[in-house]
Amino acid sequence: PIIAGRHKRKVRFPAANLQPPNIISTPAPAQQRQSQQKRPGNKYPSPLKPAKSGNPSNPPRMASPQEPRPGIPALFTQPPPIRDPLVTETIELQDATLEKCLDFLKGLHISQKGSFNASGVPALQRDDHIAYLYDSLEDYPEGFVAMDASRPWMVYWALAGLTLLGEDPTRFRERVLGTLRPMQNPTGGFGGGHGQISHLAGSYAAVLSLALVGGEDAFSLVDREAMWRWLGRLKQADGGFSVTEGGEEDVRGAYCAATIISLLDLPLALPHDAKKAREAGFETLTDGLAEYLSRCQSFEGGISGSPGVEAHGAYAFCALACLSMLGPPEETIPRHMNIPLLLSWLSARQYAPEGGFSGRTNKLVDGCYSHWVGGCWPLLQSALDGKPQPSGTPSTTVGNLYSREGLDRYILGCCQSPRGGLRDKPGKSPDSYHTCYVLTGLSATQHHHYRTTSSITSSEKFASAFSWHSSPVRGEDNVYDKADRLVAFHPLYVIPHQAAANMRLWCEAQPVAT
Ligand code: FPP
Ligand code: K
Ligand code: ZN
Repeated sequence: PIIAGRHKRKVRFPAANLQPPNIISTPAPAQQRQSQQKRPGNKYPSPLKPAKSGNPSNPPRMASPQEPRPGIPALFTQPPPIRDPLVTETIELQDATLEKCLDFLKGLHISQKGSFNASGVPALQRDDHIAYLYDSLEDYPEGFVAMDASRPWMVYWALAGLTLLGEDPTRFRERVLGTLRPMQNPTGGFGGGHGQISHLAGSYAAVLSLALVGGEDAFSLVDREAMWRWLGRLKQADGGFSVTEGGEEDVRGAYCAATIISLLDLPLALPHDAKKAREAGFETLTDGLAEYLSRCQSFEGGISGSPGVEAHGAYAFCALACLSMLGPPEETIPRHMNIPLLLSWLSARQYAPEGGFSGRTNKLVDGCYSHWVGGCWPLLQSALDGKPQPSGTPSTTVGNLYSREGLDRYILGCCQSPRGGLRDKPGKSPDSYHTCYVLTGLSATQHHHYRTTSSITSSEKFASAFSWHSSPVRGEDNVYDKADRLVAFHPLYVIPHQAAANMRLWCEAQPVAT
């Protein structure tokens, strides 16, 4: 390694329990997934019967008495007052999950490290998470071979997480350039590794990683003309993008394509070999894209990966962020989404007592949705707040649309792994994907995101996308300590605002010849 960690490298990856996140291939539907999950061993006690306590066959797992630490509202220390009397595998799993989370939310679990504040919230173990992410850029045991198709992601997750934690990502520039250069294909785009065909997800992660390390050498590494031609071949007759030539089409493709087009200032006109898009009568890469996303809103009000399938929080972020790039969110979101239905579904993603978000109906909270679902809120808020003001925060705002406190309690109480790194939920191992997106979600709770009427770009099309600002959430309501504040990220590009602006401005100064 060119850069060793701040601390001496420790091996943190056990050979067992290797479940790398899979955001590249299409997931199984909920029912199939659930039948693969193990039934929980313990059933949640009925609220009508007194809870068992002091049972000698059930030794206490807690260091302290059962009473929660002071400063924690009852909402976060008790099971929900209303329960579904129907007992199913799904409900048993939900009950087991919330019961497990309660120990952590109450601040009583033996593994919880460090001090708790007056709100009963543990401190962010910043140094441990920094060390974990440095380690994540080193070697992996053979069980991680599946991650070989996600190498640009491994770079992005680590760099983004470190940046949020206050580390300087530019020190990785040479190493990142050396890693990503062989992954770019002369036919456009980046593969998930050297010798792999180009994929929109890997290309998105590669471009964001280059923006994070910044500088002319990073920006000029991308063959933008080839990227533009490749995107033309991915553009489909229904307006969306497939993620790879001959591969599946879904809203990840739409979001990754819009990110790449707008950050790299690619020409909007369709290249000559954009066969399917031309046959459909489109003239630009973005024609029909918003209409495609509109067809992905499901009967529940959420947004699915493709028209007609199950709504999921990860796709909701992709769709709303893509719409917010295609124009001002107060225009594009109400034009293409049913907002009351979307608000209802999105609100249902936050659970109590856990405080975190689930990705879909009848499924469990997971720390990574702190970003995928949490990241939808500033976009919807901006859409509802309406036209931006010349400067400063909006004059009137719909205000908080979700419980920042609940999410902060879930993240700091349930998602911090005792040896560093952040996780899906208690009992799961940390990984760099969850570390990145749990931290991104924490940062989003700590900032107000809003737009002004001035943009860093003179492009009319993407003016709104480059007009976002942030200010820290102030006030005594915050349940985390000042020392636990993270860097603010751009709500569409998921990198610092300045990193996005630098890449865009450098590219604007070197237009792609068409
Ligand atoms: C379900 O997994 C997961 C999905 C339906 C989508 C996963 C996609 C992403 C996280 C991000 C995609 C975005 C980009 C930009 C590539 P699951 O069944 O394991 O989880 P669940 O039970 O929480 O639904
Ligand atoms: K999950
Ligand atoms: Zn997750």
